[in-house]
Amino acid sequence: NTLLMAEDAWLLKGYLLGNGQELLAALEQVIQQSPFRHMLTPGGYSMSASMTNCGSWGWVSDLNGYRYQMDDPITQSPWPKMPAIFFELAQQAANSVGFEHFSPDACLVNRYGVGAKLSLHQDKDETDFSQPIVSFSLGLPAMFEFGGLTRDAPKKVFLLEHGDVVVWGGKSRLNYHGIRSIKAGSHPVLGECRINLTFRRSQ
Ligand code: MD3
Ligand code: FE
Repeated sequence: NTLLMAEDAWLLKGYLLGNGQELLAALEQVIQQSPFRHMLTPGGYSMSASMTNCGSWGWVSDLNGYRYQMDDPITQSPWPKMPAIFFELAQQAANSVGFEHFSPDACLVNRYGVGAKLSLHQDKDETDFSQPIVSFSLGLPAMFEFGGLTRDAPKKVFLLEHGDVVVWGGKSRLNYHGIRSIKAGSHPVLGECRINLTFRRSQ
């Protein structure tokens, strides 16, 4: 069940449904080593979603800006290894829409409580924009806003639900996007939260 959201952007509805428990068990191991934390924006605001990372590189934000780094600033140790099940499913999802040999070196984990959001932005802290981005949605549903190459371009809204995967590449790689404030609710497994795993080739 593959839906085209825009040019070079695919929504794989329910792609993870057979692997939910295995993914969550692997995520528990990651969080034990590098816990969720609220990062600061360069402007000094606390982000409403909390975050952690796994893989060789992790995305961080603080008063000095946005960047990828190999050490967790809290533990001052390398980020946890990316679980094999994460890597394999992300690579397989990318491959299924035509991106061969996607080899993510970074997995950002975003945790949204009820009311958390992610304002409209572009992802441009990576070095090679020919590599796609793959995202896994788990837990509560979210309204994903997907725009164009300028902040004011028209936006489409998509519902991302537990088990969904999205692959963005090519012409959509630098499009503005964001997550609207998460509505109150409870997911049978994750409770009152949404978790998003975002896989990238950062270097
Ligand atoms: C669309 N995360 O971490 S999915 C992010 O659901 C981020 O947590 C959202 O935006 C979330 O940066 C959205 C990931 C995503 C990542 C990159 C994109 C969507 C994208 C690049 C272009 C278009
Ligand atoms: Fe993003």
